[in-house]
Amino acid sequence: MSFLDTFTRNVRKYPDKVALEFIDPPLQRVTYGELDQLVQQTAGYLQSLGVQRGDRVAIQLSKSLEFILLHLATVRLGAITLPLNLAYPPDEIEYFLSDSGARMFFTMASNSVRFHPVRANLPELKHCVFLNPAKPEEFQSLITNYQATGGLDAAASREHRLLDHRDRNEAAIIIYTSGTTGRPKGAEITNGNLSSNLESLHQAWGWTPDDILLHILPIFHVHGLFVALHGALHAGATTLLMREFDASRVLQTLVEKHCTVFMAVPTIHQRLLDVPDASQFDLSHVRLITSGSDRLPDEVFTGFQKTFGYTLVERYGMTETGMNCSNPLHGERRIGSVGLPLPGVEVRVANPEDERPLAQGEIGEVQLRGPNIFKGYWKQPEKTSASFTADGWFRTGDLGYLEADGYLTLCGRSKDLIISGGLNIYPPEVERVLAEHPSVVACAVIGCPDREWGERVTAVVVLNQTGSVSSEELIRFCREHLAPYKSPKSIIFADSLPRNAMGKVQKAELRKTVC
Ligand code: MCA
Repeated sequence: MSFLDTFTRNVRKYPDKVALEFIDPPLQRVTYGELDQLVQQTAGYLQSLGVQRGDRVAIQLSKSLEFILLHLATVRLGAITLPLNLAYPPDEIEYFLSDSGARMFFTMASNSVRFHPVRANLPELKHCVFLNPAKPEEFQSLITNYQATGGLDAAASREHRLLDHRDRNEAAIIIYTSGTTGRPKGAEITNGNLSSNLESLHQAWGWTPDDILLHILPIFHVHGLFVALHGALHAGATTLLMREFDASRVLQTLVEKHCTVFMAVPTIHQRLLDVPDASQFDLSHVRLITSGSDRLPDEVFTGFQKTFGYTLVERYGMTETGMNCSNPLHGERRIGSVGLPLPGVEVRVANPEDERPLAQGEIGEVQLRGPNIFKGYWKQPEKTSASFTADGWFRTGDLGYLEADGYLTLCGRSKDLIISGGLNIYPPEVERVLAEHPSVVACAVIGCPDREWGERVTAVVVLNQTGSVSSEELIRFCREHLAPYKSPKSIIFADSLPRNAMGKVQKAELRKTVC
């Protein structure tokens, strides 16, 4: 079954039950029945704009009902959602739209001036629609008053609901992830990937229709979109959505609204612990609190136990694979470990050089197999095949070891990657931008340990002899071309960079001296 099929089943079972409720302005609440109807209307609207099966529909909107409707309607039509971070500047947006050949782009009305110069470079983009989620009535009138070229009649609507069955192997979503070389790649995630992963999580985490999820994550990533939002819709549960993260309000809401499920990244858990009098909040009714997207520091794990009497469920996922492992709901939640493989997911640790599986306790590359593993990188067959071993295992680039009882512990990365506040940042992307500055002759970007963000993006920069540029200016330059979270938070000027005999910058060395 696909996640839309289970959603449809839930629409029939619980038509009057609240599916989604936005708990900050504009306040909005829709039942399963209403949501289904709105998705159908949105699908009709998209169809009237010419969206067809396989088309890429890019969405760069704030966390809103509009985003969710456009996404669900896109998937219902057999088209492909391309969710985009709100923080991406026009340079990055141009690349994502152009590389994916997006046919539709929905973005914030506030982006219209910034986006204008980029539009001319995107011949495949047929429609660009500017929306203002602060005024929900505008979208409502768009989807009710569109010039239907037929819209969705009942028979077509039935057929669209069946698409997922036939198209388990077709992409439903493309999410861009960066790499150590070249520009970001679009990971094609199929209907089958989504549904198998939802089933695994449903079993592992014991989702029920009685659950109330407090949703505080962005919805343009795997964590907020697939794991949290799809997870709740799949279960027939109620989702309370907070548009902006606020630590005190999270604790208050968990208590006042009797939430049972909460998912976050370590930076957010740390901020909850930092709320004054955090221990006054009684979270004993919250049955599932997970942590993912970055390594959970031991202090946060134990801090949560001390402050809230709750042992966090740490889990492990990736954009290309969805969720892979989780500590158990019932059973030992082991500190420092990402737990056991989820149902249907196979995990092995192998020597990255010769792919030889390693014995328990030996550190190697974590490799995965299962119905959750993505289809490939959009129009990048070489990069796709390079990311799999000859015998079909996905190479994660994460280093780890398996214990005798099957628990997996991660202990580093074989690739150059920084994780800040649960977001992946690939240093080569930042280095490429810095290198374009006329005063920069060499640079290296590293992650330095940071209590709040996990890692802090730090650039070590060598200037040319005539170059005189301040760190503020360089940071500003980066932010013109890159999302702010990717831009360095600190710049350190150096006379040279440590390099090996091949001329490659020795980042481990740099981390020791700089961080
Ligand atoms: C915001 N800022 C950041 C980050 N977020 N800097 C570094 N890293 C970040 N992650 C900066 C902004 O640029 C801004 O800087 C300042 O912090 C305040 O911005 P604001 O948006 O107000 O920040 P916030 O609301 O405090 O956000 C922090 C956050 C957010 C709530 C921790 O980053 C967040 O929601 N992170 C979760 C990301 C996530 O969902 N990851 C899942 C990816 P300035 O003021 O200088 O402009 S999926 C994944 O990883 C896999 C598949 C998995 O396993 O889940």
